[in-house]
Formats: sequence, structure tokens, C-alpha cells
Amino acid sequence: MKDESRDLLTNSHWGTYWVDVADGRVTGLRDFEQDPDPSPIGHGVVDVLDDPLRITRPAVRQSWLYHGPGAHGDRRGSDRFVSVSWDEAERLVAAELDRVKTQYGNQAIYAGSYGWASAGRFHHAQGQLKRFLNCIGGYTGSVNTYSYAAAEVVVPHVIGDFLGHLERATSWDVLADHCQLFVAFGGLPLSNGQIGQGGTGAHVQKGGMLAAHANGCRFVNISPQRSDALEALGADWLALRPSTDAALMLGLAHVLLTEGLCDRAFLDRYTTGFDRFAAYLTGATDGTPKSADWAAAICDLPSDQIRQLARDMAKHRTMIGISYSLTRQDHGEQPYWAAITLAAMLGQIGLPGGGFGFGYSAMNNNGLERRYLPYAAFPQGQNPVKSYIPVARITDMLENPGGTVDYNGHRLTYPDVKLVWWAGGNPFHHHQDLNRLRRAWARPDTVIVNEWCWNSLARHADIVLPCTTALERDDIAMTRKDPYITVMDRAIAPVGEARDDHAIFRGIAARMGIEDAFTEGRSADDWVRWLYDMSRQAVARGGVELPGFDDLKRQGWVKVAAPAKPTILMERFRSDPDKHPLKTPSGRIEIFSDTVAGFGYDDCPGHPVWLEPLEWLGKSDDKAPLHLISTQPKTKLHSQMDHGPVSRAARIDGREPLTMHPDDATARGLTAGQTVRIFNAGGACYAGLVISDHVRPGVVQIATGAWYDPDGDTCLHGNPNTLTPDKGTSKLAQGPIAHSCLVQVEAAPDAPAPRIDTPPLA
Ligand SMILES: Nc1nc2c(c(=O)[nH]1)N[C@H]1C(S)=C(S)[C@@H](COP(=O)(O)OP(=O)(O)OC[C@H]3O[C@@H](n4cnc5c(=O)[nH]c(N)nc54)[C@H](O)[C@@H]3O)O[C@H]1N2
Ligand SMILES: Nc1nc2c(c(=O)[nH]1)N[C@H]1C(S)=C(S)[C@@H](COP(=O)(O)OP(=O)(O)OC[C@H]3O[C@@H](n4cnc5c(=O)[nH]c(N)nc54)[C@H](O)[C@@H]3O)O[C@H]1N2
Ligand SMILES: [Mo]
Repeated sequence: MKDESRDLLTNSHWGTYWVDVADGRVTGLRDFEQDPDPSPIGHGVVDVLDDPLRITRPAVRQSWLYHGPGAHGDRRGSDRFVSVSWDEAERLVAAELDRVKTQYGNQAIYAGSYGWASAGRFHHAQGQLKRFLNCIGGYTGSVNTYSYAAAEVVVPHVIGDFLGHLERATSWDVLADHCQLFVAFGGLPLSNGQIGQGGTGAHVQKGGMLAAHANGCRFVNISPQRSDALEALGADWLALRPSTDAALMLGLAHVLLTEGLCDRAFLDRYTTGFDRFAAYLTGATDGTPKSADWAAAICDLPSDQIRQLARDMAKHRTMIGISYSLTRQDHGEQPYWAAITLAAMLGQIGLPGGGFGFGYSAMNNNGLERRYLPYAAFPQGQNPVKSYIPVARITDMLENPGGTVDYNGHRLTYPDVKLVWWAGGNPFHHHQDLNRLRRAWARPDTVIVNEWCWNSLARHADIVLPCTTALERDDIAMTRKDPYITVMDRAIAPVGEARDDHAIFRGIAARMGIEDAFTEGRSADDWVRWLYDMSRQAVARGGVELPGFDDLKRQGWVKVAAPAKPTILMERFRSDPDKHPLKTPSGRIEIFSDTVAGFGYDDCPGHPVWLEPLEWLGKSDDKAPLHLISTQPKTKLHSQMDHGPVSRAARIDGREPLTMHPDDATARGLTAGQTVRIFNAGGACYAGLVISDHVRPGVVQIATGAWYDPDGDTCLHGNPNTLTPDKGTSKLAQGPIAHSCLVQVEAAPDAPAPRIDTPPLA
């Protein structure tokens, strides 16, 4: 019930916008006046809400419909779909769930359903799916993320917690006042800071960086891409080989140690295990000193530059920024552990503007000064099924029922999955080695997907349940990551027969006799109000006043005031480590971890080390001489709205651009704008060529997000996950390693046009 005097408002992971509607259609979005640096991504939704790729009715893959579960799984992705009524779709889903549960048990249902879906406290697709499945006996789930799995697992062993420290990053306000040197491993690509999970009110990253720069902070961009630092920062560029940051950090640490630049008092009081690490650093344990010269040879940087940087870091108030991308490489645990160790050696952890910080610029909210409020979440219930996988091990699981995998001190057994259900994520976007995933994906009997557009995931399903977008339902955005709470108005009626995820599950629950357990007697509107009221009461206990629900609806948005005291990471620990110990076994920073060492993993020992990655320039050959980094797309969030106007405007002949250094282009006789084929032993994709010296020679860069459009093992559209290796970071975290990837590139004048624009309906 919005106030007629205000305009329609929406919020998303990429920002808040006013919505213009005419004749029941969204005609445009207007930037939110509170946002000093609005993102263009939002405008990508205009025109695609009701375009030919919109899924307007439930649909079933032909082979599955005519021959039943398990029929021709290998035709997923190529079969046509037949539209059916909701009545028929609900009947088919309920019967199939019953069959799988009864014959195989609930662990045979895989519903990790990883992905970003849309912002909104209530209409969160995964939460709805998981609650529904918990009402019928549970499912096999997944743990950790594609974003930073290696950090999620290793960092708690080192400093007791990862997510808590991520959320309490020293704020940009503090950095502007105190930081003298910002050393950014993985750079500070502002294009990624467009995003904030669960809703974004105002974009602060650019302002934060410029304020620090204006106050004299020097930035060092350590990245294969010069464009990872805003031009105006005048950053120094250390163009290292990708996947070698751990070696560089060890080289820096060696200089600090051997030149007497370590803060011994800090190491003694706040850390354990430094001496065992130091023995590795000096080469006492393996005969190889990890000197600046040693690091220079691995990273392909001048050793003098490494020595000078270490001295500068010791001399100044230094923030060590570690991008998430460093986890998405082979042995991605190591750069995180090494960076924390390096910061400990500098002794500035817990001081304003010093220490370390995770993912500045990966998200708008890292470094955004705000209060941490305990908002209520949609209750998912209890999952009685105990089996789970590390999220990026999905292909292994599907290929290898009954097989085992090591993970963080456990040995897990893969269940025999018969039914896969995805709502709010896109594995044909996010997973590595998609051609291998596609083959493994053929094995389950049934794949059910809730989607709103005919993307690569919907095309690889058996039963497609059409869901609404955020603009077709009422919700609120309310996340402790952002100070703005906004309404998310229903701007237009659901397109075609699309239903909210909640309504989809409610309908199936009714067929299975569990509707009351699923809804607890509340309508969707009741739930939204309930979530807000519960949150309002919870924050009131901490002294924060929020308007009543009806007032919020009238106003449209509210901003929670920033805390009185600015945020400095680990300030309390520094003030008194006995009174505020870390949640590690020792209560201190564990530079050596007995727990990790005790697991006995050859690929993740008890302290930070350099381990050669599976694929990197140190191992390149004539078949795959170039290192491919597949970064986040500037024009969208992952695969979302890839078919929209903002994403399409950045295409070259309808394909994703690939950026290459002029020397590498000349060596191959390639010219800007032409279509190229990127390939290695795992697969291939086509792309449009951009030539620029903002990537280092030997490295090529492509954004993720192009909808996978396979012609055999070649993606016509430019999806880099046809090329990336599917292997865990280590036995510790089993995280994805997309950024460790070698390829070759050649001209492709005869590449067939992408076909992903045509809906796969019979
Ligand atoms: N090569 C390579 N691969 C990568 C990465 C990389 O750096 N390189 N990065 C990785 C990272 S960090 C991540 S987080 C993943 C991201 O991977 P995902 O999060 O899986 O990607 P999205 O495209 O955001 O998927 C969200 C899906 O939800 C759908 N959706 C949106 N709203 C709704 C809704 O209300 N209901 C339902 N049911 N569906 C909805 C969208 O249409 C979309 O298909 O990708 C990973 N993959
Ligand atoms: N516009 C937009 N923003 C996004 C997203 C999106 O899809 N679109 N996705 C969001 C999500 S889910 C996440 S998790 C974050 C991810 O945030 P990040 O992980 O930080 O993002 P990436 O773009 O993968 O990598 C950042 C930079 O790291 C550099 N890099 C790659 N490999 C190496 C290396 O080995 N060493 C060094 N030093 N640098 C390297 C690349 O040049 C790249 O530009 O981004 C978020 N922001
Ligand atoms: Mo992510």
C-alpha cells in the first residue's frame, strides 16, 4: 500500500532507483538522488521484462515429458520445451518429489542452489526453496561460496572468523584520514564496487578512494591489469603474473625479516607460530630463501621494486588490501594467509588506516561506514539431511556418487543425486569447465529450475517454473551491509503466468499436504510485514528507532545513522588481546596453525607457503601460452540481464570482448574488433577482440556473464567457463580456481553467430 504521492521505488544488488511505468510496462528507471555514483546496471532491465526470452508459462523438456524422469538427460540444453499449465506443472513436480523421496531418500535431492538471485528480504529464492524442502524432509546442500571459498575456510583458522572481519573492514572514512600507503593486491576495480548484496542505497567506493588520494595516500595497484585502479589515483602499477601473489607476499616478508623491519613486539604479543614460518622464509626448512630475488623470478617483477615496496610499507601507515579474486585461483588459501602474516609483521593491525582488509572494491559495502544491525531473516527451518558438499564440487558429486572428498578436516561422501533443484542462481554461469558440468548434469533423473528468462540454466532444465522479477512483487530491502532500508514496490503485474517463488512453493506444498507448515498461515504481504516488524523490534533493543511499517511504505526509504565511532578492523583485539581474544585455539593470530597442519594436507600445510598453481605463466607452452583472467562484468551482475540493453551495448558483433596486449595481438596478426577463438584442452569460446596495454603481456582478460551457448564444446557467445579448470583450491577449502587458466587465441573469421536469442520452445 504505497502512498500515491510518491513515485515507485526499487532496490537491487546494484542500486536503488525510481521506476517509471506507463500502460503497465516499465518504461525507465531514474537514479536515486541519495546516490552520488549511481550504477548504469539497473537500466539493463528495461525492455527485457516482457521480451521474447521471458518465460511466461511453465515448461517441460520434451524427452522428460514424453518419456518420464531420466529420459535423455544428455539432451538437456538441446531439447525443445513444451508449455504446460500450472496445474500440470505442480502435479508433475509433486509426483516426482514423492518418487525420489520414497525410492532414494531426501539426500538424493540436491538443492545447494547457489547464486545471487535478487535483493529483497522476503522474496529470496534460495530461502524459499530451502524452507519448502525442509518441510518435506530436507535436501543435500552446499557450503561456502564461489566468491571467496578459500578465505572462508582458511581465515577462521588464522584469525578466528572470516565473515565477521570482512564486515568490519576499516572504513573509507578512517582510511582517508590515516592511511598513507594502500597496497592493493588484486587492485581496486571500481566496476565491481557497483554491487552490494541485498540492496545498495548509495555508492561510496569512488568517493572513499578519491578522499584518501586527496589526503595524500599513495596507491599501489598489484594486478595484471592497470585498469584495476582508478586513473585519478595515479597508482603505481606492479603488473605481476597472475596467481603469484603468495610468492610476492613471501618476498616482501623476507625483506622485512632480513632487514630488521618486523615489529617483534607485535608478533610476540598478538601472534603464534611466527618462528616456524620464519624458518620457511629464510630457507632453513627447505633450503630456499624466499627472498625478493626468488619472488621476482616467479612474479616477473623487478626485485628492487619488491625490496623498495617492503621498505615503504614498513615506513608508512599501510593498508594491505586483498581482493576476493586472489581466492579464486589454485591454492587461493595462501595469499590470504600470507597477507595477514605480512600485516602482522608490519605490526599495524588494529591501528587506524593500517593492517589488512578484504575485498575493498569487490563490494560497495566493504569499507562502508554503517551500524551492524540484527535484521530478521525468513526462517528456513531445519534440514534433517546431513550430506553436503563444498559448493564448487558439484560436477565431482554428479560424476561420482559414493565417492569421497577431503574438506577442512572432514572426509565427505558424495550422495547419489537423482533430482536437482535450482532457484536464484545459475550454475551454467558460475561453475568452471562447463562442458564437463554439462556431461555430469545429464545424469540426474530430473532437474527443476525456477527462472524468469530463457538463460543457459533454464535451457538445461526438465521442468521450468516461471518466476517473477523484483519489479513484479512487493518486498523490502534491508541488509546489515547497507544503511538504507527501502521498499521494493510492485511496479507492474506479473508477466504472463509468472509467480513469485513463494507462490510457486506454496502451490506445490498444497498438493503435498504441507501448505500450512510452509506458510504458517501468512500471506506474502503478511510475511514482509512480519520480517520488518521483527527487525524493528530487534534493532530497537540496540537503541535504533525505525519507522513503523506503514510509515516506511509511505516514505519509501529510511537511512540508519552511522555509528558514533568509526570502524577499525580488530581494534578491540589490539587494545587487549587477553580480554578480546580471537576465536582461534590460541586466541592469537595463528601464523602457524596446528589445526591445519594436523589435517596433513600436502596442498595446504600449517603456515603460508608458495605452491605452484595448476595453470600459470610459469608453466605455459605453445598450446596454451596466455593466462586468461575472467573477471566480473562491468555491465551487469554475473549472468543477470545479459540479454538487456546495457550488457549488449558492450558487445562486439554480439559476443563478449576479450582484451589482449598489443604485443600478443601483433604476434598473432590479430586486429581490434575481429572475432577470435579462445581455446585450450577443456573447450573454447568465441569473443570480439579489444587491444589495449592496460593488461600485461601474456595475459588476456574477459568478463564472465555471457550466457553459455554451446556448439559442441565451443561457446558461441563468449562464456570463459568453457576454458577454466574445475579443481579445488586445496583439500582444505575446495574452492573454485577460475582465475588460474591458460589458453591460446587465434583469429576466427568463420565463427557461427550466437543462437541464445531464440527461446527453446517447441
Ligand atoms: N570464470 C569465472 N567464473 C566465476 C567467477 C569468476 O570470477 N570467474 N566468479 C564467481 C562468483 S564470485 C560468483 S558469486 C558466481 C555467481 O554466480 P550466480 O550467482 O549463480 O550468477 P547469477 O547470474 O547472479 O545468477 C542468479 C540467477 O538468479 C536468477 N534470478 C534473479 N532473480 C530471481 C528471483 O527472484 N527468483 C529466481 N528463482 N531466480 C532469480 C537470475 O535470472 C540468474 O539466473 O559466479 C562465479 N563464477
Ligand atoms: N559489476 C559487477 N560487480 C561485481 C560482480 C559482478 O558480477 N558485476 N560480482 C560481485 C561478486 S559476487 C564478487 S564475489 C566480487 C568479486 O570481486 P573480485 O574477486 O575482486 O573480482 P574479479 O573481477 O574477479 O577480480 C578483481 C581483479 O583481480 C585481478 N586479478 C585476477 N587474477 C589476479 C591475480 O592472480 N593476482 C592479482 N594481483 N590480481 C588478479 C583482475 O585484474 C581483476 O580485475 O565482485 C562483485 N562485484
Ligand atoms: Mo561472488
